[in-house]
Amino acid sequence: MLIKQAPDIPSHEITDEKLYRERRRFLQQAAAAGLLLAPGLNAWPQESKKKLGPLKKGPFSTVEKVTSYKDITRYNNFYEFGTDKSDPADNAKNFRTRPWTITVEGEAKRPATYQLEDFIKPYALEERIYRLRCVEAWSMVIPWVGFPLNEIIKRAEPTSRAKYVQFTTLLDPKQMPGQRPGLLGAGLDWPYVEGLRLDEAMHPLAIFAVGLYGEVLPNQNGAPLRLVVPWKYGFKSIKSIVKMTFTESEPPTTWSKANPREYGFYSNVNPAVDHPRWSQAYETRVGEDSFLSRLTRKRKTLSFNGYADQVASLYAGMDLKKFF
Ligand SMILES: Nc1nc2c(c(=O)[nH]1)N[C@H]1C(S)=C(S)[C@@H](COP(=O)(O)O)O[C@H]1N2
Ligand SMILES: [Mo]
Repeated sequence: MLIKQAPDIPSHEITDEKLYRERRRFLQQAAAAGLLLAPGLNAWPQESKKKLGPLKKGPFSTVEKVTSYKDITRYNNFYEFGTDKSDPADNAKNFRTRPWTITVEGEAKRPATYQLEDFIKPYALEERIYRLRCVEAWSMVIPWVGFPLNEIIKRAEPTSRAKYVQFTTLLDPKQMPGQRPGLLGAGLDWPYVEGLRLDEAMHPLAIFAVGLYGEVLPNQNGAPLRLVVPWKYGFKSIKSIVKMTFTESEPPTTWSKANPREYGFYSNVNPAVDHPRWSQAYETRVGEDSFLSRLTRKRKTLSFNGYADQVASLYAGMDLKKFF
């Protein structure tokens, strides 16, 4: 007897997805039955449970085992909601992501302000499974849903003076406790800003993500719209974006403003350039093994996070120790 199986999905992913679906069905049934669940499990805003689709399979997906939904949504960096890994899931539950507007401005022929839905609507949503390597030496594999950033840039028609694009996160201390005076947000300069050189931003690997695991992006992962630049350290992938600005000169970025010696503008994943306080040669894949092996960081970090074949040419002739 012939058993049909989707040819391009490795069996470990099917297992992970199946477990995830089962857990989700259980949660829905439990919610319908009025059972009380542990806080945080079923309390996210309705939008984050919404199935996105239809999705096409995008290019560049890795076949590595995807990180569990739980780790992806409970182990986060989003300092607007606190510096502990569990803070974003706990503190972003009631974050309002509708209505949401995105402004495109600066050196572009078609500056505009869009409602979120209009910003996204023209583009086909894709699933792309990417590695994410955090500067703190942990990594995950995340099944994003999104579309290429270069589509948005082409629509904006940058002028010949545009060399960079800056991205800005929402500024709203009422909703984002980390932005209020105090230590919850590590005293960063708000709003969070990031930037890319225009040719980096045009690279087909760079996407805007609006979902993960086939569903609307959970608040703690940067809803409603965040950048994903998989060959750079995670902090370049700015969350909850409200503005894109095309500029002539290199824009300031939050982490290099906070500590220029430790965090550069480029921040390409590079095992040969250590952070002043720790090695970047190895990393820990979150959820991969026991707690003990988390501490032993046994996975070798790859140049450009394993995307060197695609992106190394962007930096031909540049000294990546100087432009770290
Ligand atoms: N606005 C904003 N974007 C942000 C951050 C942040 O604190 N604020 N943290 C960054 C860091 S350090 C990482 S590693 C990734 C984490 O993304 P994830 O929580 O979806 O895994 O988001 C990045 N984007
Ligand atoms: Mo990070």
